[in-house]
Amino acid sequence: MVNHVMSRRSLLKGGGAALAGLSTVHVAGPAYAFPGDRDEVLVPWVDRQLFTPPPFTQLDWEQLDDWVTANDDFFVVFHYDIPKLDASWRLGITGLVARAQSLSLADLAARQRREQTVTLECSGDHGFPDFTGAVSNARWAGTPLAPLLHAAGLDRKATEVVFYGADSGPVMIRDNPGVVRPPSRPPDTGTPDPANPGRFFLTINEQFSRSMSVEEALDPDNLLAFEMNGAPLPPAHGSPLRLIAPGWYGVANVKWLTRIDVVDQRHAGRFMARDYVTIREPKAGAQTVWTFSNVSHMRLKSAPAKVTRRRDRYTIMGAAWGAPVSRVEVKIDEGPWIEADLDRQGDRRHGRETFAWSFWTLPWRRPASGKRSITSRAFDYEGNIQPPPEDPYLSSRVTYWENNGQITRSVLIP
Ligand SMILES: Nc1nc2c(c(=O)[nH]1)N[C@H]1C(S)=C(S)[C@@H](COP(=O)(O)O)O[C@H]1N2
Ligand SMILES: [Mo]
Repeated sequence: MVNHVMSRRSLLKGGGAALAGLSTVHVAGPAYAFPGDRDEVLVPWVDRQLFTPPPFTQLDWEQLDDWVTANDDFFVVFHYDIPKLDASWRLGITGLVARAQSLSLADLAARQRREQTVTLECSGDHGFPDFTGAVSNARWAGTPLAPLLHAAGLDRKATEVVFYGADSGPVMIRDNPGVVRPPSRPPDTGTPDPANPGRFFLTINEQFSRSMSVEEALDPDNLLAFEMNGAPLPPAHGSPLRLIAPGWYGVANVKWLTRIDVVDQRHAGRFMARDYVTIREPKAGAQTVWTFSNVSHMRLKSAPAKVTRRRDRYTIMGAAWGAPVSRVEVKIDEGPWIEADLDRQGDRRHGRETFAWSFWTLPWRRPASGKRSITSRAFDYEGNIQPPPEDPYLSSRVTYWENNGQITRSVLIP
């Protein structure tokens, strides 16, 4: 789908750049709030962010004021379409369970309610040119997944839980003889592959699906969410029900959820086995062994959001996420790393665990004029540091996904 986004990107969001100058900074809670400060002006990035046309949206970093992203500003990614689900919608829990379930929204709303602020990021964020705003933060409300699975009664043989969305679309499968072409289909089914005479592409209508191990699915943080920032889930974000899997990349947070299927085999649907697969070519040693892994947990990351100015006093502001963030440092041009003020917010259900981004700010006194670059890096509590783009593990990737490299942006100081 991100390919789809790329090909359809042609518009700048409302020519917003020109209007951005009067942004009021209301960064992260009272400590940094300057409500209605008309002296606060935006110093626009020189490297412009491009925006996808509706219905796809990205976060507009230069407009980032609120720790919780409003529903209309929250980035939108989908791969097939936005299904319209009516009152007949139900959630099925099927497969290796003692008591298969068919639940209405009222059934789910009558169960234990939980709210949690969780940041979602598409694993393609900063992986594709101009796809740099696929991260947002919202307060989700719903019912925990684990008690529902326990109520259904997981079979001893169950190993995997598959989450199906209501959305589907044509997916072309290459004809690997004996793999794709089933005995039930005539041998010339599908579209001939011009490059390989005698072989065919088979087009199927695949439903969006993602899976987790039973153990991962039973994580007490997983939420079946029907509300986003106090409103019913908007259609673009999965109405009436989506999975919120805190700490997982966006793709795992299945929208328009219709069925949870408990199985005893690894699920190899498009978004587990073909798409959202990170392929690496490790460079170490004489022999190259390619590695394949499906996109799963978020990675430690930060990004400069914007630079503002009040008279001659500049402030750099940004966000950090992907793990509980202990510290953020900022580098100007090739200067030393300077520690930023970190505003840790979010639910702390397990000690330091928080699944929401943290905002950070750095005062920037009397910057020299000219084009200046700003780079940030995040630290977590386990000693990890957001890597530079040239980090061997990052640069060994041959696919777009999971780019958590340090981000550098530039402003022009008059
Ligand atoms: N059913 C369904 N769920 C989905 C998707 C999809 O295409 N269909 N896209 C996934 C991806 S790749 C991302 S990044 C997130 C985006 O969630 P959002 O649009 O609410 O920001 O939804 C995920 N859930
Ligand atoms: Mo995504």
